[in-house]
Amino acid sequence: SWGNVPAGPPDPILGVTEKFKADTSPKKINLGVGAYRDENGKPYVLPSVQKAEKLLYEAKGDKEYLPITGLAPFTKLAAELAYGKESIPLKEGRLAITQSISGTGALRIGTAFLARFYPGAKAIYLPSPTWGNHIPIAKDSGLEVKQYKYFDKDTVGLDFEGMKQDIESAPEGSIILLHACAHNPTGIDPTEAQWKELSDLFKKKKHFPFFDMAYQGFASGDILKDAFAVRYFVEQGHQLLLCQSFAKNLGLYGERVGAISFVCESPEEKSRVDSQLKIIIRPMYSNPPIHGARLVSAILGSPELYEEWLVEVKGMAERIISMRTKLYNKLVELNTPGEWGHIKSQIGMFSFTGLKPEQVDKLAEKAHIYLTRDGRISMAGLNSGNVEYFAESVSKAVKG
Ligand code: PLP
Ligand code: TYF
Repeated sequence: SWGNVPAGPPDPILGVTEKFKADTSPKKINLGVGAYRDENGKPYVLPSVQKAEKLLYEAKGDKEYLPITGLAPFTKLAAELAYGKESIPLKEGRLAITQSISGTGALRIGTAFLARFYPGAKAIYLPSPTWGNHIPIAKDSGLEVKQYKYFDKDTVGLDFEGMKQDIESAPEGSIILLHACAHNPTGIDPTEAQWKELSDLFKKKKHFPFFDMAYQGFASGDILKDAFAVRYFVEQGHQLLLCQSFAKNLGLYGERVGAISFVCESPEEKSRVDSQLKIIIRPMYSNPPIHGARLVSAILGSPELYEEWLVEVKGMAERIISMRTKLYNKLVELNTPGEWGHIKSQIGMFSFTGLKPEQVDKLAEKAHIYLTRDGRISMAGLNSGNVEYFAESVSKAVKG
């Protein structure tokens, strides 16, 4: 029997959904998990994805196993989306890439690879705070977790000086995770000038950049802008690692489609890395699921569907940005104590409101509004129908 098994805590983000589901009020709002909702608060299947589904259905493809590293057209298109078609490592055939079980799986493979082969200390530096799942993923792969300063709660902005100091004082050749865009949970990113400084600092310290890009296109509505940091680091010659997810930007959450890639020194190095990626993946899940990868390939590989998708992803980003403006305006109109400019300046799925844990509890209890206790809200959960009610409830909670 399992008498020795202790009960574990629920996931702090997914646990919020459980509480939301148990609430019977018609006013209830779920701002916990980061999943896009449309103007009616409903999950959104992108029209480009629906068209791709139809194409796949009509093509009557088989359901054979994929190779260990996934669908080749998919990984090629994923790499081009992130790095650009003209990217030198791509052209020179020195990018090792494999399909993964969405972004989480990419992170799991990447950290496992580093735990096995990184020639230095087996530690990874994560921003403080970071996406909660980064910590157990790195630990389960056998890396030690360390943190670098990121968020300044006084300015509700980036603590860039603190970040640089911590990166500077990490031992030479450290593995450092960077959110490529739309930092989760804060919604605060370095500026392009700050990314350039970071690239120089990484070079000077010979640090290894580990990029997590879960929101390309979804953050600003512009896939090039969101890929700036990754592409700049590659241009500067960093041999980085990149995790990609198609959960948010194509709305393919449950299809679990992502990729992990390593910029290598030569095609020969790439083939050695490829061989070890296969050895890591094989005992984990053998080979990845086929359907999501086919959908992504159908969209990114068709000039018409690709154009359609660009408009749709921009539409999602813009709806979120418009909610930021509405929320900010209403909070100010209600004379809510505090400075709320960060609601508008933060980017991506989330806003880090600065609400205290007790205020979060009060919102759940009194207003049927659910968010994580760190004060993060998923902006996508707001719409014209509930943003005013949310602002009024926040205003009351803050006034006490
Ligand atoms: N990395 C970050 C920063 C995230 O916010 C997420 C969640 O969306 C992921 C990775 C991975 O998500 P998924 O496994 O659904 O692609
Ligand atoms: O941060 C979020 O809400 C998203 C979705 O275990 C998510 O990244 C949250 C928790 C989790 C998996 C995905």
